[in-house]
Amino acid sequence: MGTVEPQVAASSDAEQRAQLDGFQLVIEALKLNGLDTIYGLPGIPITDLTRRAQAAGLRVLSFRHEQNAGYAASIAGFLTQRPGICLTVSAPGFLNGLNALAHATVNCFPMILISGSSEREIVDLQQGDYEEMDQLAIAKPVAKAAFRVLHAEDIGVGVARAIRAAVSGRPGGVYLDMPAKLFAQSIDSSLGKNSLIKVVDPAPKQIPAPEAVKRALDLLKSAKKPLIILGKGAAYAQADAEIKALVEETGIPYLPMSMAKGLLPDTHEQCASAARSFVLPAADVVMLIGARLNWLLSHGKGKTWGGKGAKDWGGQKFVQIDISPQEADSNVRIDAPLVGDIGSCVSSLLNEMKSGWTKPPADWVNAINEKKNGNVAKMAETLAKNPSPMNFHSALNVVRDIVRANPEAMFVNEGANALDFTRSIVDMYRPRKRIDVGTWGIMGVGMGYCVAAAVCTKQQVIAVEGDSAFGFSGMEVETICRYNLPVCIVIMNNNGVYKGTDKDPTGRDPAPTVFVKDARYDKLMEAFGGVGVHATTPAELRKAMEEAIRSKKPTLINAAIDETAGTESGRITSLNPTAGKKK
Ligand code: ADP
Ligand code: TZD
Ligand code: MG
Repeated sequence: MGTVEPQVAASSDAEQRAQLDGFQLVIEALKLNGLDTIYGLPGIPITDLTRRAQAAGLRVLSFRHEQNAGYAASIAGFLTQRPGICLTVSAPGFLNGLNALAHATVNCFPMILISGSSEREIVDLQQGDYEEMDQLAIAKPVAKAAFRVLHAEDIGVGVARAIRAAVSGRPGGVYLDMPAKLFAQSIDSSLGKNSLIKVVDPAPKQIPAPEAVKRALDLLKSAKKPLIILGKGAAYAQADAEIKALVEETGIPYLPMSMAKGLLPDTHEQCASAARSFVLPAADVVMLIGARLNWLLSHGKGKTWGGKGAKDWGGQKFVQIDISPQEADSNVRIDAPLVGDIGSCVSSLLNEMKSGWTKPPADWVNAINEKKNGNVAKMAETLAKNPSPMNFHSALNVVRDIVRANPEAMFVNEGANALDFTRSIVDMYRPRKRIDVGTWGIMGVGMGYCVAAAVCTKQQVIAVEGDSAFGFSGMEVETICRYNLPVCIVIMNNNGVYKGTDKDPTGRDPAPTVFVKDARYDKLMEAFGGVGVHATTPAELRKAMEEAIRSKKPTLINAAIDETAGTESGRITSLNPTAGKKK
């Protein structure tokens, strides 16, 4: 008997060696496709997936709440053009991650939410499994695509389909459902290896039709007051050199949308940001490059665009470059849709321009410059003031200098006033440096974005956060400290949402928009070994930011801002029904 036992052990060892389980197949499928980072939160049934992925050399970043892991994955997708991977547990973990999946889809960021789930048999009969939920059905409406894998031999196909769905065409969020039983399934290792797919050309080029290119260029040539609008699709496309060449060779003034800032430096002579409210209504032909005519552009109509009433169209004609053929005409008529990937479309335009191009009329360019110079001078005056207490402007004047001196730093921004003032005051100098609340104007992306920005780019990260905005993801300062990431968070602390001055008219409770007065968010960072600084003057803020960047230590600066300084809803007061009624 003694001689038999070792043999049995040896043969079962060999058997195990010849098998691959579901955990391993998922890891191999991700690795094979260069997906080497997972943003997630462990628990049943994916704890071992996180452990084994780490052991296999993947970077596994473990968060304190799935929503933040999800936002990290979504922005990793934006920054890298590869789907960001978020990994969650069943039902509640999945739902926590779902917000980010919806955010990815809405913002056109490629992301894959992989979630463990409970047993199909029990879920479908609603027999009350541990964390029971029909996750696939719930994910579908907010995802670009959703898949479930039931058998280990289908993991390769499942991951490949998820990658293609996330990055091809208009990017978006993809859900991949993996029931607990899948991970424990084992299959023959050669069969398993053979079932994996390395996705070839996941985001194929989409070349625009020559006649569409000609139509677009003819329309642009007819313009007396042309304008280019760059959106975050243009930033995502990584066609930076082509876009720069197009802007400079056409000589057309341009406006960057928030996350397109820095595609060309905001200080570029053709940048019309400081004359936005002049150029939008005055322009006659507008070329949109990776920007939708949604609420952020007042739907392409109304007073912003020179329309007489709120719903009237202005006189503009539009060229729209977009990868989605359905985007044109979504709000107003698009006279020259140019469907394709931005790199290919812009190159085609540049090619076609070789047959001759005349720069825009000098009176248009001069009129813009005049407006710009006036507004820039006015802003410089405001920024130079040094009121006590510090206000948004005097604090952001410091941030603006620090970003100018560190143009490679990633810049995260959320809040209301803390967002709107920052966007207009802090210039960006390089592509894809500014990441913010995006299409939904969502609060809570901050710390997840900081982690992903640091991990994906290895650069210093600077975050300017409203005190309310920060609260949505604040616990992730522990994550930032745990991974020792070079993140400098500046909290614009005005004691509340928009302002800190509201009162409960009955005198019973604090008003819904206010927080504990003079809170010390810096202490939160100190709790986890990071550097906390309380700054009450621009000089203190400057010193703390410079030191954070020099030391690369996780730093949180609590910038005490005048609690009366903000305005209701920041710059979107008009969308507030009460404020609208008062008008
Ligand atoms: P912004 O908010 O900056 O105005 P949007 O998110 O509204 O930008 O618009 C981005 C647009 O870019 C989307 O319509 C999307 O289809 C498009 N897009 C994304 N990636 C590409 C690409 N590689 N080529 C062409 N269009 C793209
Ligand atoms: N919840 C979510 C997820 N997103 C939102 N946008 C809101 C709530 C509503 N909201 C805004 O639109 S801005 C904001 C909220 C709660 C916070 C503004 O306060 P802040 O910024 O402290 O972040 P300022 O500088 O005080 O304006
Ligand atoms: Mg605030």
